[in-house]
Amino acid sequence: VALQGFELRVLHLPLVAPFTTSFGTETVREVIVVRALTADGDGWGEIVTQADPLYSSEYTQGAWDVALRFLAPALLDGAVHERGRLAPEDVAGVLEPFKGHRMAKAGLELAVLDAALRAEGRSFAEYVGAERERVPSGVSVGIQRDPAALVETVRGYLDEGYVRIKIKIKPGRDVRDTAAVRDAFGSIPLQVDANSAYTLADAATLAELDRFDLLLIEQPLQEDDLVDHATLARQLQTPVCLDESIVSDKAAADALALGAASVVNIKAGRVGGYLEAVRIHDRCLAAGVPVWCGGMLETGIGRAANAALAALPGFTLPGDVSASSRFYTRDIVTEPAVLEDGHVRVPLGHGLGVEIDPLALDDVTVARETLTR
Ligand code: OSB
Ligand code: MG
Repeated sequence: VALQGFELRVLHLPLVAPFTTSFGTETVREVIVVRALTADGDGWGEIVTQADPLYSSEYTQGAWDVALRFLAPALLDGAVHERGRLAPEDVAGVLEPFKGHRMAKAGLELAVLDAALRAEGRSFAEYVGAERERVPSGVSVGIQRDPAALVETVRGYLDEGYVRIKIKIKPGRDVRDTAAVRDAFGSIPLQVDANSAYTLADAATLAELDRFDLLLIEQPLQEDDLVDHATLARQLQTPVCLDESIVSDKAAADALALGAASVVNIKAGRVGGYLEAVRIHDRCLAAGVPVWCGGMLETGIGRAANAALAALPGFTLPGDVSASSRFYTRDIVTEPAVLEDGHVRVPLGHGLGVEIDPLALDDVTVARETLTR
């Protein structure tokens, strides 16, 4: 595309209910949306950082700063383009000298991809290799007031049709919560997510979860605990799945080589973009390791991209690819993702296949900056 500029916005989207994990409670989703301005039209992306660096080291103001100070200027720098044009496949290479900040990079890359694919009249789904028109929809359920409240919340999602339940756990809110859901609903597809809340010293508690026949336990230990995850995996029957630790295709290769993960959660933001996400998918598919698509409470932009990614053949487990209504009353796209028979449709229009609702977007915008060549 003939890139002319980027517009970045910080959004505040109110959540339908507070979302509590082992690292904190969110009531408003603060997120950055990116608009790539090109001579052939605009493209949209999303930087999935949260307000505080609690899930990863990235956070809104850090991503805002690095994107405006270093990343966007590098992409806009005429010197890196061939006659002023930038291919989406070259974005990661241009940004590679800047360490880390993968969520910021992913959001910029997605905006360029969307613009390029729209200009070509091609869908993102086809571009990444989606092989299905709809994907099974799982839901990530936050920690509730007590196990009884958790059961009622889960019941609501099962009634809506979600095909897989993931519950958040933390020390003191693990075995009893999991038992309550298992006892209430029998053999539903169920998994737990610890968001790094444990250490190897908790192995005995985590082994108590073995009796619940869970699909997997997600990220029990710290991001950089690959060796400890491998040690823990040998002590558990429940398959260990990594989320936070898989920051790149290289990290995925290392985790598989060490036996630190028998399942991988793929989040494009965390790994630096959808192209890197596809590489991790390809690697895991070749290694016979199942993957599923994680979520970061995305708006309709990231949700559309996630649905397409989750339609690749290696995504054999239901993802956190839920309907927009699971988090929001009003999305920023005109056709938010809906749950149909436990599935979410893969958008097949040009680019990401969703259109921005400009009024809805303006209503939730709290900061805005434009950078042009
Ligand atoms: O660990 O998967 C996680 C949300 C924010 C940060 C980390 C995680 C999550 C979720 C929600 O579990 C997934 C979703 O978007 O539905
Ligand atoms: Mg997780």
